[in-house]
Amino acid sequence: MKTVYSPDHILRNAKTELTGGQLVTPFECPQRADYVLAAIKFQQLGAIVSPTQWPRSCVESIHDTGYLTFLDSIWQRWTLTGNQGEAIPNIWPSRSMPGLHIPNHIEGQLGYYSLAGETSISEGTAQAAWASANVALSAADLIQKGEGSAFALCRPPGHHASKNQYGGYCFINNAAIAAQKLLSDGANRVAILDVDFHHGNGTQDIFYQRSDVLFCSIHGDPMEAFPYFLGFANETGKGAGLGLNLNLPLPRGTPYHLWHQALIRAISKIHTFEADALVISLGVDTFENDPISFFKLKSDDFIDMGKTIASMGLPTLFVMEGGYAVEEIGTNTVNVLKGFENLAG
Ligand code: Q9C
Ligand code: ZN
Repeated sequence: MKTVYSPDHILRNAKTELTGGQLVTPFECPQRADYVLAAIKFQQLGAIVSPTQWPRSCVESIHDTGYLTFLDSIWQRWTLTGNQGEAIPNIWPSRSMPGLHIPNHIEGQLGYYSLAGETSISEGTAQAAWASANVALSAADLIQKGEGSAFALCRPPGHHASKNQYGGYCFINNAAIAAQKLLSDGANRVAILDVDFHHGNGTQDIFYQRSDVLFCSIHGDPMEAFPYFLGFANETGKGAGLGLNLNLPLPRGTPYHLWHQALIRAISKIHTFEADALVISLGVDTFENDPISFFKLKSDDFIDMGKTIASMGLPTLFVMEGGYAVEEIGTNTVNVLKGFENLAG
């Protein structure tokens, strides 16, 4: 399987993440991609290719132009305003102040365009997010040109980003723009299966009312885990998308044999949908030693995960999402891809 990779991911190198009342070094760090790339080479997964640049319209097919303009200009505006640290929001439209207008002031705009406060915006963040988007689009192009599978080594990740909000370490929804590209290039139906530990709230929201995309997610119960306010089992889609959203929240301590049962349920749903292609939001933060998650998957379990995904027999695009046990992220990620290839042949 080919991997699409861009060294420009390193431009996303924030110094701060707000957690526990402190600013710590972000869990979502450049070394994550370094470890994945090293494991791809070590385990000889296949060729590593550079992305090409895709038209802005590919991203605008999912994200609001106002949001993208904000993302492109925020760092310069933030520093010109005289701020010394990284850009962190501190107020949001809430139940008592729904105010859906866009404020003029940068502080108000940060709240308007964010869904969480842990993700600091730093110099180079927007450039890295665009490079990550081009990685996903280039990998989708490989699938469209007939490759049975491809791996988009995206960084920063994307599945928490909605059409007009960043957060949860995500800025541009790489899986969503890739799925949209497959549809624009001729696929009738695309299934997105999100196996990251966290619910893919951005992806769910983007496709919630659409009949051409099925979204399935297996994740930590949002009563106990980020993003807390979406990802419940009773969210099943709306309008034309009714019945095309499947959330499978699981409790603290879930081991692979129970996680696998949820995977089988998702696969059954995907079969019924008769998808032409499959996009996997591939987070490996389900790992037992992940520092911010609470499932108990072991490194070898990721091989079986890949095999089981391959049993669907669909053209499959893997898009990198989370995974914060940095030294094991490479092995765990490549185990999924190798497991997939062993069964896919
Ligand atoms: N104290 C992805 O896996 N909450 N994003 C972190 C740490 C945010 C995860 C709390 C988690 C976001 C792509
Ligand atoms: Zn995650």
